[in-house]
Amino acid sequence: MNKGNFEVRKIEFVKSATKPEEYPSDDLPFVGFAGRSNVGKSSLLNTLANRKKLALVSQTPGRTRLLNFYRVNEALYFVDLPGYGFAKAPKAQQAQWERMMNRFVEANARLRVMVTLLDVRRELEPDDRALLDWLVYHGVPIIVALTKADKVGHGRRIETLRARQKELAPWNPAEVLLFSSLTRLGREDLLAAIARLVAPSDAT
Ligand SMILES: Nc1nc2c(ncn2[C@@H]2O[C@H](COP(=O)(O)OP(=O)(O)O)[C@@H](O)[C@H]2O)c(=O)[nH]1
Ligand SMILES: [Mg+2]
Repeated sequence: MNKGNFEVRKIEFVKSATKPEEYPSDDLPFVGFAGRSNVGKSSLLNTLANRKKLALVSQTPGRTRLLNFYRVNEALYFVDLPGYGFAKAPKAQQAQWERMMNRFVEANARLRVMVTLLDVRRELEPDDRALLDWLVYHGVPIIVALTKADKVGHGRRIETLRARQKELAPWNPAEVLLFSSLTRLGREDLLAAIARLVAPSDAT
């Protein structure tokens, strides 16, 4: 993987899964994508992939509550994790989500980084903090993408970024960056940050 200019040349949906036995059985590394529902995760994945509807499969009924694995450049997987933060989700469904997420993080030496999406305009909520705490606890490197950055005025953007970086410092993220699927702001930086964490030393 070339660290300098990682580009998504090829991306294909491989499978959906709930438990480790169902994950792709090769040993390519995982890059997870997590965030609350409606944060812009599907849009971000489509933007990284240069597609309009890559995440279409995750709109198939049922699939949004599964882990969806996309193989990128035959070198790694993007793993689209189910959105959280349905205030009204039934208890049983929440428990199932937690169990699936726990297994993904705990039993997974392949997980190199979790791209954690936060809406640039919203305050951190308890479930965002819980996700960050839990990633730190398990030693999973964190990249924070502040989504929908186009909704913050140009003049305020850097100010907003600084404030968020400060707020997020306790979780020691590898990177905090602004992202917009509308303008593609942050796309190159996000890909570069992912490449650094997936291939920390070599540049194959
Ligand atoms: N202005 C703006 N809207 C966005 C952006 N990303 C997503 N959205 C909108 O936010 C809503 C939720 O986006 P989606 O990608 O489906 O979120 P998901 O539920 O996290 O997968 C949709 O109406 C998108 O059009 C962005 O970068 N800028
Ligand atoms: Mg989505």
